[in-house]
Amino acid sequence: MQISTVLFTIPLLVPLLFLCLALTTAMPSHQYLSEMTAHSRETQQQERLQLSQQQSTNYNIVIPMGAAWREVIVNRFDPSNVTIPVGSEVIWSNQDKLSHTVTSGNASIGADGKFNSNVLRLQDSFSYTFSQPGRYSYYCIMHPWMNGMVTVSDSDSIPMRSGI
Ligand SMILES: [Cu+2]
Repeated sequence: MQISTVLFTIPLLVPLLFLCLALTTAMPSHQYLSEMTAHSRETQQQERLQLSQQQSTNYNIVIPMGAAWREVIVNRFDPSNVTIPVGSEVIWSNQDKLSHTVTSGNASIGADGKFNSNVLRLQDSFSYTFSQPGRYSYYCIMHPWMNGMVTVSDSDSIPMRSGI
């Protein structure tokens, strides 16, 4: 091949080369970016769904054996302090031989009428769904030193990952 031929074809080839580069790199990368964005959005939606599913599961609180009288027991409702998202259901079950109640309010103000299990015998359970955010103290009417707290958080306060 003569040098003059090479020199003549280079100016023709260069724009072609750029066009090929533009087609093979720019287009797929744009597509790749939008796929990534869509993927990320999908992932976030899935995470959000999983989070809300996790957080709307039931919460179990046990009244342990010896709940009222065993001095070593710290959580007479176990756990005595729970934080749950709004709309969650809490289930208390009595594992004690003695009967107890789960009554909203506390020893000093008495029952406030928000919820009340009435008498729970051994193996009985009581459930309540919290549909309003707030702090709910409760106790046992028969043993008022047995008390617990349910904190119901607004769903808006559930932490979310920000942007991509
Ligand atoms: Cu009790």
